Amino acid sequence: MESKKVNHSRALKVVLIGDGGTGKTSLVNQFVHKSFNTMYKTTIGVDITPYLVAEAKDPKKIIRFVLWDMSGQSHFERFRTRFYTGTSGALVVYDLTSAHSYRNVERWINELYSKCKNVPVVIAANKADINELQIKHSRPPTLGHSHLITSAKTNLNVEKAFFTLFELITNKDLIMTDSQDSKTTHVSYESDV
Ligand SMILES: Nc1nc2c(ncn2[C@@H]2O[C@H](COP(=O)(O)OP(=O)(O)O)[C@@H](O)[C@H]2O)c(=O)[nH]1
Ligand SMILES: [Mg+2]
Repeated sequence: MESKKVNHSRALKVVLIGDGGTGKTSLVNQFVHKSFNTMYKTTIGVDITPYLVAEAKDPKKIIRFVLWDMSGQSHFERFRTRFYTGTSGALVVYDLTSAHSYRNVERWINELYSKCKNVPVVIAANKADINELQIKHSRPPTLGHSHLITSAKTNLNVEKAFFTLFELITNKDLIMTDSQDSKTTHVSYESDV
């Protein structure tokens, strides 16, 4: 059997940031596990999920991403500084039905950039399925970032959002691979914040 090469030295860290309740965890669940639920987790910590992609030009070349999703919002600076360490790119999520979460997008990007200068950013305007509540701010709040309307519920643009970010990070055309082993690990930081 032909084995695929996974380059472990190049595990690229992607963080999900944005206000609590905007759908960060749901986007990861939809993307990686193809599932959606309405459970709301509030334990402080980080969910870490590996995700493998392949280079389009040479599908035997596997690139390993690791998705870092803060569970529960931590207001502790020390926790957040550690959260950002080594980040290669970020998916910044806001909720189309929450003007507050939209206004905070710039704040999240500024915080990210204060820890890791100018890493690629993709903005996800999430919950697009809730049509009647959509407010008129589906325009990019910050210039120069890719901005996609997503729904973790209906799977609208979820793959596109992650792959746009992955391709910005690697500067390569990427495709999915069937060699996933995407178990989510929860790391609780409660004891030391
Ligand atoms: N209708 C709808 N609800 C969503 C969507 N994404 C997340 N939710 C719901 O919004 C709530 C918060 O989602 P969650 O992923 O926990 O947000 P997080 O705090 O950013 O991780 C949950 O009840 C989800 O089911 C979406 O695209 N559409
Ligand atoms: Mg979450």
